[in-house]
Amino acid sequence: MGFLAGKRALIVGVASPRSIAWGIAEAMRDQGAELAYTYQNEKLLSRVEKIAADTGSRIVIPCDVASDEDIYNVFAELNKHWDSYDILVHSVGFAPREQLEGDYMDVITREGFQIAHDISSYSFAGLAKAGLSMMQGRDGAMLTLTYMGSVRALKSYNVMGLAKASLEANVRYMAQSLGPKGIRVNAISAGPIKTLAAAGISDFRKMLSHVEGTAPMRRTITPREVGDVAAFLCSDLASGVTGETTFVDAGYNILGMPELAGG
Ligand code: NAD
Ligand code: 0WE
Repeated sequence: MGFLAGKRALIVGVASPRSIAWGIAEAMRDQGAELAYTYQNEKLLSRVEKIAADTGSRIVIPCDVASDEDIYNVFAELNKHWDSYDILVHSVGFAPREQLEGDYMDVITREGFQIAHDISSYSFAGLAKAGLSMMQGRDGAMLTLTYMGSVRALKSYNVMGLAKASLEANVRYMAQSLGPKGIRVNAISAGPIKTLAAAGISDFRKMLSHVEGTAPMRRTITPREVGDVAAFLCSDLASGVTGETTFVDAGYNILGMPELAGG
């Protein structure tokens, strides 16, 4: 029996078979979890239906996290299938495309800032809050995905770095608030992976080859490797861990002077 046997997980953020959320769903399924999914819009529905079918789930619910109504509707719908749930996975990030191109001071705007923080950080607390009554008294766990751009200044990541810093603080405040209810809240800081969210980011291939030449493990990581750590953090094996950000990045973040580390 897997270490998530008897647990029910809601997965927010599948867009393609390359999505980190897809790797998380497969890992959780392999550990015995029962799964439900949301999808952002009709364009993504068929992909999400595929992962649902592959993981033995019939629960697929629409949710644009920009909408409070959608967020509340997710749990109204979920409640038609499940009377409670154990695990929330938030694998959502977005800033307007032009925010991720060019120099920070040239491209930052109030609107870009607001959208990035709303979709990438607030939505985690918003979903958690809307679904809280369904997680009461269950030793629940919540997980989000972040990136090292929250703690280091990188070229082009720009306002997403601020939004991820906010998301990581959100994890700590949610952990403080929900700990007394027996709910744990954590983040995984993943290394770069070629997903839809990375498509069209200029120099992304350069970033992947830089990591391959430099990271202690001399390679990048896969969605499934993130998924396996996600499954662990959301399981009772991690019952003493909350408010943490765990790096799954082949060790890249530990380096100083990374440009000299490739040897
Ligand atoms: P992805 O494109 O597969 O997933 C991003 C998801 O965000 C999609 O499913 C999309 O539908 C969803 N989304 C965006 N705006 C939304 C909205 N308004 N409402 C509902 N859903 C919305 O890409 P991914 O790389 O799997 O990204 C998942 C998470 O992992 C993101 O938080 C991202 O920042 C983070 N992350 C990615 C990498 C990487 O290199 N790919 C590295 C570290 C962290
Ligand atoms: O968090 C991310 C990417 C998030 C993202 C991607 C897009 C592309 C499409 C947010 N918003 C949008 N908006 C769009 O219109 N990553 C961790 C991947 C990523 O993106 C980068 C990176 C890395 C790594 C951008 C610049 C530099 C590095």
